Amino acid sequence: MADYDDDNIFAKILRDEIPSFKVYEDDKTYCFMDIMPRAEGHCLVIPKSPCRNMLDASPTQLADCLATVQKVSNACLRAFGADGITVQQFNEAAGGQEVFHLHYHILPRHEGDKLRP
Ligand code: DGP
Repeated sequence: MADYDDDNIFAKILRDEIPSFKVYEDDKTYCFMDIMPRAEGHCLVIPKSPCRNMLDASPTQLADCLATVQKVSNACLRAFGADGITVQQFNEAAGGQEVFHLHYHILPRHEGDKLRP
């Protein structure tokens, strides 16, 4: 697996070199709206520390991210009147990953809906 590359888009977002729409932030994680939403309220949770994906993440990075995923998911249920939440996470290009900084997709869902491609 390749090393972490500091030039990835999410690292630039964390350094404020690229704008983002903030949803939530704490000292370990950052959550912002996805630029290509596949559902209303589609947002992303990332660790503030460098990490390529789940495969090289530390247990602490995983735990911190999932705590934020849970917090934001519950807020999304209320904010969007969602019936459920899909959480997606991709690892390496073959696994569907396009941006190589660990991230979790939070996708608010409604009964009978379909995710946009
Ligand atoms: P993936 O690595 O396959 O989980 O997809 C990366 C996601 O990141 C994709 O849903 C689009 C989103 N994305 C890519 N570039 C930007 C960006 O500059 N800003 C924001 N907010 N989202 C981005």
